[in-house]
Amino acid sequence: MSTNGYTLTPLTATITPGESTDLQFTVTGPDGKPVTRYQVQHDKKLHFIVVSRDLGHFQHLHPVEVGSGVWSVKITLPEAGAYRAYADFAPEGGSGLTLTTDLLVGGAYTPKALPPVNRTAHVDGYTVTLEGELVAGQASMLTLKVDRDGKPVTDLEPYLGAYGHLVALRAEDLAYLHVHPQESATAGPEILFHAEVPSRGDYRLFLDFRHAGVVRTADFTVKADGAATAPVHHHHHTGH
Ligand SMILES: [Cu+2]
Repeated sequence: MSTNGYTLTPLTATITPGESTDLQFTVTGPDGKPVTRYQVQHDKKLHFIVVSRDLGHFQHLHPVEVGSGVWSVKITLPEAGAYRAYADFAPEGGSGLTLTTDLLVGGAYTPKALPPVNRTAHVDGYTVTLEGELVAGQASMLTLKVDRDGKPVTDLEPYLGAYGHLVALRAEDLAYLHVHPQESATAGPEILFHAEVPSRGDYRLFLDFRHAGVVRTADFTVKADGAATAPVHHHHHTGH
């Protein structure tokens, strides 16, 4: 896919499920040449997000430059099927861009439904609770609270220049939304983000947070309601 004359081009043709692959790609600029100069954003020149088409699987990776504008990243995709990759970067002298490409992993594929709506995610003994609403066309505040073994975590470690990094994707078309963390004076248990979604529908949120030296991901499915002019629903029922 091209944006503003920039294109993400994978150089690796075959990906086998469950096997580590050295995935290489370039970002070519409007002049048709691989981009070699980038701005650093959130501690990195390029952020690489990979999700399965059903949005059940998520990876946030940081490829390394191997010369001549080629990026390389080791990736293992667990199952056959279609994946979407996003490269999030800003070329030197330009504004931030998100380019996408599809990665196809060969083999028998069983489609899965979107994970059900949830407000609480469990990962490795951590419980992450999401508060706040997504409202189509409006900015809103999301609060993610991290507990471990029932106690608030107050010593989160900075990851990518903040206490958490949130990726939001629209389920319908895998559109990538930019979500901005609010500067935090404390290292947890709450991490705040400003989010704005363009339309109603289902979204998947993936929070990367770092604690005790390990980055973990908590994932949520959230329904965005309409703007204030639409009927307001105060309760969210998930079990129709
Ligand atoms: Cu990143």
